[in-house]
Order: sequence, then structure tokens, then C-alpha cells
Amino acid sequence: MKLTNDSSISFTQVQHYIFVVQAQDTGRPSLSSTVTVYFNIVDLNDNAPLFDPMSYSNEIFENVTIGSRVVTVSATDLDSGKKPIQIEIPHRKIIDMCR
Ligand SMILES: [Ca+2]
Repeated sequence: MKLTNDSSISFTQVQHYIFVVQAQDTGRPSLSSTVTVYFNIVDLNDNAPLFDPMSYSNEIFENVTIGSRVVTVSATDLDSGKKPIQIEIPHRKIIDMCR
């Protein structure tokens, strides 16, 4: 068994393959036997995290308390075992980024 040029395997589409292979002799009468082959596709880290939405907008009062959470952004990752990512940006970080 081998992959051909037009083959593609993607864990996000199919995680397991099962094939039944038969061998048959040319005797008379012909005899045969089968074996079952299982493939578990191993997921690679081939997808970048995606932000949804792609941009955020928020208003911040100029007297907001230092340390206040001003925005939370989140991203998802199609690769297995990757949980959604949430990032909180506190007020102090924005002040630091503006300097
Ligand atoms: Ca990934």
C-alpha cells in the first residue's frame, strides 16, 4: 500500500482508516485469507490559531483603574488538543504599549 500523488490525509477530516486486505492464491480451488489494517492519523501542528473576530474595538475611560481588564481576545486552533486561547489585556499593558 502506498499513497499516490493525488492523495491527501488530514487529521481534521479523517482520524482513522480501516482497510481489509485479501491475499488469494492461484490454486484449484483458490484459497484466500484477509487481514485488517488500521491506521490512526497523527495530528500535526499545521494550523495557526485564528482570532474571531479578527479585530476588536472598545472604549476605555481615561480614569480607568490601573489593572482593570480592558479587553479579552480569543482564538481557536483546529489542531487536536488545542483549546481556545483567551488573552486578557490589562490597563497597565496598554499604557506600557503607548509609551
Ligand atoms: Ca495549531
